[in-house]
Amino acid sequence: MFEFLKKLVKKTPEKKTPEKKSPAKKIQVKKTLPKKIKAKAVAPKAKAVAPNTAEKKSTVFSFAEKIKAGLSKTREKLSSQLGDLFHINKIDENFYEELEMILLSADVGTSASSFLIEKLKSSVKENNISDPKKLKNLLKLEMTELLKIVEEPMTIKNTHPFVIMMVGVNGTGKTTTIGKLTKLLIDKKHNVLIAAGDTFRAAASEQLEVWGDRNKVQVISQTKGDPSAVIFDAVNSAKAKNIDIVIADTAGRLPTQKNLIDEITKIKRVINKCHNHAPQEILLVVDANTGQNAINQLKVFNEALGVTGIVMTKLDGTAKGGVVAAIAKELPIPIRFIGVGEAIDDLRVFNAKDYAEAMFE
Ligand SMILES: Nc1nc2c(ncn2[C@@H]2O[C@H](COP(=O)(O)OP(=O)(O)OP(=O)(O)O)[C@@H](O)[C@H]2O)c(=O)[nH]1
Ligand SMILES: [Mg+2]
Repeated sequence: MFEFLKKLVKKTPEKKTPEKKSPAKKIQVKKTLPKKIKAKAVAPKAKAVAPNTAEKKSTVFSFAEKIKAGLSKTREKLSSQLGDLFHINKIDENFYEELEMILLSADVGTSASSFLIEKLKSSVKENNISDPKKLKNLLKLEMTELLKIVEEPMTIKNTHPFVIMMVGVNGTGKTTTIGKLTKLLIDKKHNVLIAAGDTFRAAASEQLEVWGDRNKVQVISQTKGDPSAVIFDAVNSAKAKNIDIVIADTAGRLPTQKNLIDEITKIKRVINKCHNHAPQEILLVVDANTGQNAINQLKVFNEALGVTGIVMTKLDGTAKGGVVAAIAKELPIPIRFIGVGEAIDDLRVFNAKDYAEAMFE
């Protein structure tokens, strides 16, 4: 179903060109639209700049249901592979080798796979298990334990304001996540202001304004300006208006683009000048389809910024999902949220048990 929806509203690809540093222009404060401006009024714009299907509400599934639906392809494949393995073979070295291959093919990565297998081996020994069928549940439990390392929801503290900086590679879902996260925070009675810190792509702030309109929150933007200046202004504006939370968008950048990685550290420094706790949260948005490459993204962004949390997006597609286990083992930074679709309600707080269930059931 989600594949079908995605095809309906594809994003127009944008050519990325290096950002021109121009003097900060006058900050434009986009006012919240009056209530009567509804989906229809913004629909043409939304198609051009925000391919998201936010206006069509996703059916309210629980975390477990939604992520199960999302990871269904992975689960089917894993289930049939593990089913074959657990039913036919006896527990010997070949068994473990085959299990390792299956885990690797689900993006679990070498160190997390070896770790899970070692755990399994000691459980088998301790409990004298000879029937491979019993191992499936054990594996699910071991996976849950491993994922618990990165189960740590975001807490809003040191507000006035609490600044969330969204960073990541191009197209991972930063802007869409801002739209979804704003909704989630508003539902928790916070007031939110969005800073359009992606001054790189012409359509970026329009895309964000659509999300601002949907959530009825203010978006502070500035065309072709300096991202630090936009965010600085937004944080000060939030302070003056007693707004709890500022979510700052930033342009997508590759870990290999050193100048852009340097630029984002500058953005962080500038944010810190307006509030000595800020940014309290630096969320790296990772596309779950990236597989093991996610670890490299995490390393580079973490070294540059000190990432405080991860949002794993697009788990409703063909992603294999195992990379979350690789993160837990190799660089355990909390997975704050997961993205399970393009609609406004498609963001979930990460939960280790449900995630492991969705992978293995
Ligand atoms: N299926 C699915 N699509 C998503 C999800 N999150 C984002 N997308 C889609 O991914 C595409 C890119 O999303 P954006 O939010 O524009 O990504 P971005 O990181 O802001 O991109 P840049 O600003 O260009 O770096 C859009 O088509 C989104 O609708 C998700 O959880 N599931
Ligand atoms: Mg964006």
